[in-house]
Formats: sequence, structure tokens, C-alpha cells
Amino acid sequence: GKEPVKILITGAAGQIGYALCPQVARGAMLGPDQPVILHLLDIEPAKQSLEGVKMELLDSAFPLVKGVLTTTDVEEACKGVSVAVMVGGFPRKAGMERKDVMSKNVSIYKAQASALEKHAAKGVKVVVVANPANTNALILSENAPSIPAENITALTRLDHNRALGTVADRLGVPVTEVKNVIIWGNHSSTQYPDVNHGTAGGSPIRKAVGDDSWLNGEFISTVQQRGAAIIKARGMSSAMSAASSACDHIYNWVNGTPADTWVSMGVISDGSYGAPKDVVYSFPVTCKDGQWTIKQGLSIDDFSAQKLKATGEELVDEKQLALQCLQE
Ligand code: NAX
Repeated sequence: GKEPVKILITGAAGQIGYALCPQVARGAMLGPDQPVILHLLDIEPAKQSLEGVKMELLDSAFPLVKGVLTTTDVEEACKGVSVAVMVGGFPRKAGMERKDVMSKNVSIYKAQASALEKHAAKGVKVVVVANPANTNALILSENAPSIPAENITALTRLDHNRALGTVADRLGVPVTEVKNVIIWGNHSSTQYPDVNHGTAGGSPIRKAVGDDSWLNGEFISTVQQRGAAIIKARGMSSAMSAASSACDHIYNWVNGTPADTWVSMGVISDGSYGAPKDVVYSFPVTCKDGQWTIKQGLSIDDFSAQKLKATGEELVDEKQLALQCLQE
């Protein structure tokens, strides 16, 4: 059989961690024939809870799981990992300034960057889930210069999947009929879910839906505000779908995207489509042989161009705030 792959999950005792562990253990991230060793990191106050997660992983007797390491030591957690799913972070609490949250996350991601750089396997693939996901990924990248910037990404696949699901639900078709939506920009409420190049049952989404005012209005705000809607409904944030999308993100990155299909990933920007350079921006990407490539040549109408610009500006603004926090 295959050699086991070590996967780091930070914030593993949290909600998403709890939903993610069994999905990874079942092969949703690296495939049903790939054994895994889970490296679960959390912080001291969550230590006991992390042990509980480990107990349940053992009790589940997952055939693919060849080992579970739990630790509060980031250096130990990063040893030999080929995939790193960064879910741990400092959440925004009521009354906190944006800058305070940024400053906490900047120091976490700076430290974790150094540990990954020192201890991860060569070619490690990193996805940052914790918010502000794009900017945390950028900080990680800036503080881990020996890891290629291409290997450090942010999760916008959840937003992508939400867009697919919203269109499928509207049309009453299985989600597998819908493809090639795009999430542009930041994983925040300025993200732009774009259906202009997508298809449903083989025809353009705009034609299949036949309601541009819904697509340009309620559809966009539904996807942008979905996280808040789930918190309102469940009293907790979206953990199941976040975990599932993180698996999809890594699965496609490692195993490739199907023919004529792209997905959305937050990746280091080269300025494609007029996006600001050197921020982690969500683009349509295709993947092959473990590498992503930004899908080029899609037409951008004026409505879209303005939205791409606004979300890019927010990322530049976040970057400036983060760099300011780094210096302090
Ligand atoms: P939880 O608060 O349940 O879990 C976070 C865990 O991280 C906790 O166990 C905490 O102890 C741990 N942690 C904190 N600092 C750490 C550090 N320095 N090292 C290691 N672990 C640390 O939050 P959860 O609902 O699991 O959400 C996790 C993150 O995902 C949040 O930042 C959230 O905003 C973000 N999300 C991002 C999404 C995306 O699509 N990119 C969607 C879902 C989610 O909202």
C-alpha cells in the first residue's frame, strides 16, 4: 500500500476541526486509498477537548488512519507534514476592533509560518481556513520565504460550493449539473460570486435561470451572507460545509480538476483580471499534477469589473493593516 501522508490540522479541537477529522479520516481529502497520519494542534485551554477528539478518532477505527498526534507545540505539529489545514485562529469577538483581531492573527500566523518552514515536508500544501483567511495566508507566506508562495492558499471553496448549491436549489437540479461559477477576491462579504461563465445542465446559468435580476441581486447577497445565515439558524457557524469544502480544495489541488471545470481558490495574485498583485485573491483555477493555474481569458463585464475591483481594494487594505501589525 501507499506510505501514509501526514496532515496538520490546526484548531483541531474547534468546531470545524471536529467536522474535518472524520472526513479526512474517510479519505475525502486525499482519496480512499491514501493512508493518513493526523497531526492535531490546538492551544493549552483546548488540550483536554483535543484529547477527546483523539479518543473518538481511535474509537472510529478508521482503516486509513495510521496515527494521531495531538499537541499544543506548533513545532512538533508541523514535523513532516505534506498538507496543512490552518483552522486555528483568533475569532472576532463582540466589541473588538478589526485591528485587534488582525494583530492577534498576524502573530499566530507569523509563528506558525516559521514552524512550517522549519519542519514541514518539502512541497507542503497549505490551505488557510481561519479568518481573515486570505490575509492570514498572505502573512503565512511572507513569513515562510522558503515555501513557494504558490503552495500557500486560502479557502474560498466553501463560497464556491455555496454558489453551486444556490443555483442548483433555484433550478431544482442536482448540484452535479452546475459548474464553473467563480468566487472572486476576498472570503468576506465583498467577495463576488460570478455566474457569467457557469453552466447548468450544459446551458449557461443565465439562460437556465432566466432571471438576471435575481442573479445580480439576491443570488449574490445570499452567497455573500450565507455564513451569517447559518450562524443565525444554528447558533453556531458552518462547520460541516467548511470542513467538506476544505477537503474538496485539497482533493482537487492534489488530484486535479475534471476536464473543462474550474474551481475557486484563494491564491497569490499575479495581477490577472486586474486584481491587485501580491495579495491572496480568489480566482477560477484549474489544477493538474499538484499545481493550480489561474483560468485565463474569461470576459469580464462592467458590473463584474467593478465588483472585482472593490474586493481587491479590501484585500489591499487588509494587507496594509496586517503589515502595520507586523511592524508593531
Ligand atoms: P472554533 O472557535 O470552534 O475553533 C477554533 C479553534 O482554534 C479553537 O479550538 C481554538 O482553541 C483554536 N486555536 C486558537 N488559536 C490557535 C492557535 N494559535 N493555534 C492552534 N489552534 C488555535 O472556530 P471554528 O468554527 O472551527 O472556525 C475556525 C475558523 O474558521 C474561524 O476563524 C472562522 O472564522 C473560520 N471560517 C472560515 C471559513 C472559510 O470559508 N474560509 C468558513 C467557516 C469559518 O467561519
